[in-house]
Amino acid sequence: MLALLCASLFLVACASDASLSTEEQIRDMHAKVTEIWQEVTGRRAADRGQDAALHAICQVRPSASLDAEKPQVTGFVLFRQPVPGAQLEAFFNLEGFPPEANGTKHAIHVHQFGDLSQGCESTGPHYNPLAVQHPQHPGDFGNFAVRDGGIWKYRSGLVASLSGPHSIVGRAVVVHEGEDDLGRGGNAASLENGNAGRRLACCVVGLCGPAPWARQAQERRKRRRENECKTA
Ligand SMILES: [Cu+2]
Ligand SMILES: [Zn+2]
Repeated sequence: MLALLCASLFLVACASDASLSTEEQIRDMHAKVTEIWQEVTGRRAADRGQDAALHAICQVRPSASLDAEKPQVTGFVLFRQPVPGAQLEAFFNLEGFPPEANGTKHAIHVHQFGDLSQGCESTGPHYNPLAVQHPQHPGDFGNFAVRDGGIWKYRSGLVASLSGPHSIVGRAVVVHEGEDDLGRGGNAASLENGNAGRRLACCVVGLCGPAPWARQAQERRKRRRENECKTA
C-alpha cells in the first residue's frame, strides 16, 4: 500500500505542469494523491466486506480563558467520512446558550492547533493548509442558529478531511460568540476569520469508532418520527 502510494506520488510529481506555481502544483498533487488513496482504501475495505468510513469526535468545553458571565457552551461534534478523501458529514450537538441567544447565529470553524493550554485562544488561526482566504478554509463550517438554548444540526458535503495530509484530526473545533460574515465584511479580518468574535468553546478532534455516530443517527431518526407525528 505504502509502496503504491509512493510510486503514485512519484508519477504525480513527474507529471506536474512546470507552468504552474508551487502552490498550484501542491494543490494539484494533493487532489491526485487523495483520489488514489480514496480508490485504494475503498477497494481494500470492499474486498474485506468492511465499511471504510472514518469517524471522529470532539467534546466541546467552554474556553478556560472565558469570562464567567459568558455562555458556557458544552456538547460534542461528530464527524463521519465515508471513505478517505470523500466529503465529510458532521453532527453538531451543543447546549448552554442563554434564552436570549435563541435565533442568534454562531460561527463554527476548525482552527490550526489542538492546543487548549490557554483555553481556545491557543488553538491559533483558522486551519488553512492551502493558503486561501476565508471562507474557503476546509473547516469553515459557517453559521449555526441557536434554538431552545442549543445547536442540533446535521451537515453534509463538508470539504474537511479525517485522513491524508490535510486531516483535521488533532486540530480544534471552535464555537464563536458571533456570526461569521463569510468574507463579506469588507476588512482584512473578514478574509481571515469572518469577524466571528470571541471564542466561547472548543475541543480537539480525535478519531473514534462508529458507535457515537450510530447513536446520533438513531436519535435523529427518532426526532424525525416525533416531528412527523406532531405535524400529522
Ligand atoms: Cu473560528
Ligand atoms: Zn476560515
